[in-house]
Amino acid sequence: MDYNFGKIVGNFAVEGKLLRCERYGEGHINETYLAEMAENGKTTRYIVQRINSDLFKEVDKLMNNIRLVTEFNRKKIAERGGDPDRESLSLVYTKSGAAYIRDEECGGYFRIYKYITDAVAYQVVEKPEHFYQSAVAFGDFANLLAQFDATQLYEVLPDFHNTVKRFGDFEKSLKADKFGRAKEVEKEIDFVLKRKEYCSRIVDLLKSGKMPTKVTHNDTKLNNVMLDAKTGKYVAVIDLDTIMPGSICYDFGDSIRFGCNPAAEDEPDLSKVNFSVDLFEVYVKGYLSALGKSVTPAEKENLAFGAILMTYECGMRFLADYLDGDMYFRTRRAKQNVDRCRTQFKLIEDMEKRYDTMRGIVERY
Ligand code: ADP
Ligand code: GN1
Ligand code: MG
Repeated sequence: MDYNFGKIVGNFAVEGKLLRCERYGEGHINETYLAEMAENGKTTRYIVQRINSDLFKEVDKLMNNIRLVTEFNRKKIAERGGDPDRESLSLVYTKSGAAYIRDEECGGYFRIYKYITDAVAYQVVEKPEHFYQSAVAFGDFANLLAQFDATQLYEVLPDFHNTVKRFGDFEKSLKADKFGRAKEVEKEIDFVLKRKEYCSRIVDLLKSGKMPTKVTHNDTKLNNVMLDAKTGKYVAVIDLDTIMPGSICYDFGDSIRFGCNPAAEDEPDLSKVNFSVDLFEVYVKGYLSALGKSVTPAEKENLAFGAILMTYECGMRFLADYLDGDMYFRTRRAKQNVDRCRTQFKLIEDMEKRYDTMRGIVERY
């Protein structure tokens, strides 16, 4: 899609002339662009995002969440002697101080972030140390926000990790079978239905108060952490659209789902998709060391299960989206959502076999 980036960028408090603005990154939800501006003889980069307003109906409230969280973190990072422009996601405000613009002529809702320099977001774990760093990053992020008043946050996507509700949505997509695709994926459908009992465990623990509800990121994939390009150390956690109240088992589980697999999330060759217990251990070590004593027994007891549950939820969402006609997750080729759900189910089978080992590892740290 071509947008009038000159006009878009012109609304924001950035100096200089727009040199270029090109598609960037691998996100499934928003459209991300890298902009380069010429400012006083030097080039400055920015991240321009077109916000997915089909999904985020209340953009104003979404952006208010991001403003609150990033301002809070920037202050905390400055207080501890860090560089807020690099260690926190940072909004560039418009000339009138707003966090985003809405312009139908420009093509929708846009926001700009400061570009986090000399840092990389990895799509797969290339070195265990990177995965360790992402664990420390998410743990540190949770610590930074431990004193943040969660009641200020608007629940952007209610029931985001409510697996009972997700299962119900899956059943609806299956029943509707709008494109007659169910017959192509019978095995996968069966896989989901057989595991229905997974859905209520954490939902019930949260509801009863046996597990604490905390400020969580809710999309803790490796590619939502920026690591230093030279040292590999973590720099910042990004992609804050889904910051909401939730369980740390969700955040932990989603990291494991994405990072403990050496193959891509949409790898068609399942022989390349395997759950790595070694990487699981690496993540547990980093995450629990960063979180310290704030982890409760109920959380610890369910971390390994959270990994299975988040993988199940994601696979079920990919499969439902295939049945719905690929409406939610951006796809670049036919059956990409089927490949995505199959990788998730392969990982679940592996994790189910190694479940006791996984729990033992959590116990040890
Ligand atoms: P999505 O919600 O679609 O996943 P993200 O906010 O995660 O979008 O951005 C997609 C990609 O863009 C990231 O994986 C990362 O590579 C890059 N990116 C996003 N924000 C920044 C930033 N502030 N600085 C540098 N790179 C960024
Ligand atoms: C989406 O935006 P992105 O690519 O970081 C999705 C996550 C899924 C993930 C699967 C708002 O994340 O929930 O786990 O794809 N985000 C939303 O890769 O639905
Ligand atoms: Mg992302």
